[in-house]
Amino acid sequence: MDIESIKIQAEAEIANTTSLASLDETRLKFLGRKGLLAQLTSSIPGLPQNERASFGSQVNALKNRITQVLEDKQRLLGIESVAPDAALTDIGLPGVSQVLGTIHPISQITEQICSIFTSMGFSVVEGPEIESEYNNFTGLNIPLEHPSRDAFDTFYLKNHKGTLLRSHTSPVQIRVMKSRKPPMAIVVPGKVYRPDAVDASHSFMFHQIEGFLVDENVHFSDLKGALETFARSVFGVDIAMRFRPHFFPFTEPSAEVDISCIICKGKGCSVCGRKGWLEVLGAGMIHPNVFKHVGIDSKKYTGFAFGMGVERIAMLKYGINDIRLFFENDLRFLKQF
Ligand code: 2U9
Repeated sequence: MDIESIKIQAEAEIANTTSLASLDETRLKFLGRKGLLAQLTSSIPGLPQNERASFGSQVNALKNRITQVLEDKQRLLGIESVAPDAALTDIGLPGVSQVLGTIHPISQITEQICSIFTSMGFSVVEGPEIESEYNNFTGLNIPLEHPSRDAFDTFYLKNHKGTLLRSHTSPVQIRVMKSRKPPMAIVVPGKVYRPDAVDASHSFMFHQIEGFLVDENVHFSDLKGALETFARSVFGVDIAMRFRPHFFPFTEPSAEVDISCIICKGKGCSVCGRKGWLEVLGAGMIHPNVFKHVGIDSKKYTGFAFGMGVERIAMLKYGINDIRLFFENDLRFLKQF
């Protein structure tokens, strides 16, 4: 057979091959030690002296061409690169096991908390991290002269007056209250930003979950019931809760909420600073001024609201003593969840 016929035959056979096993047979037929190209090479000494060099280089070119077409086909059939002489398939080879990732602990806790509230009838809503000064402050009854408005407490956007990185997820609740009508019960998870110096308990970005419920005849006791259900689901049925009077501009009355220490059960230990209580969230009844801003009649409707830091909840639940662990992406830490 001449060189051109072998080339045409090889290309046709390789193109028609549908398995790696038969591709290997085709390779042996053309490139094997007793294959067609080896026969061509062994015929060289019998050629006239002046034809040998040119014939030899044509055989080499054909060999390169067939090798290339075989490799392309091999890739097509699913193997990235196997040396031409290696056995092409071994279906007995064990598969390469994939290293599975884990869901980040903050995502896991966020998911768990949201589902506790959705099981009580709340819906989950998310919103933008770049917000207007109005939604982040004014609508929430945080007046201009309030200290938390100070540029040191909030990241303002340099070239866009009146915009900032939200310092809590409450602006989403302003958006929801403006666009829907009571009754409504919403939880809002998301990232928030504050220019705090980073240390074991502070980060310039952390995650919050806030929630609110607005309807006729909503009372502080409804807030207590919802938060008790939440705390018992996350920390266990036997924890106790207490509400300490506090001040927030957006709620009145307001409270900080503690649970009995999950380590010492209230006796006092180093985790709770000998107090027997751990602060887990803030809450209160929505301030009438907030209702005024969003156009809800505060004579007809009342509502409660609450907010918590997800990192804090995760640190208490899992006994983690440094918030920075959540953001360093060390697999030895992340794989434990
Ligand atoms: C609207 C009305 C009221 C949300 C609330 C808190 C109390 C609170 C902090 C806990 C720890 C934030 O992560 S933290 O620093 N939050 O104490 N948040 S009541 O009240 C609202 C929100 C929106 C329209």
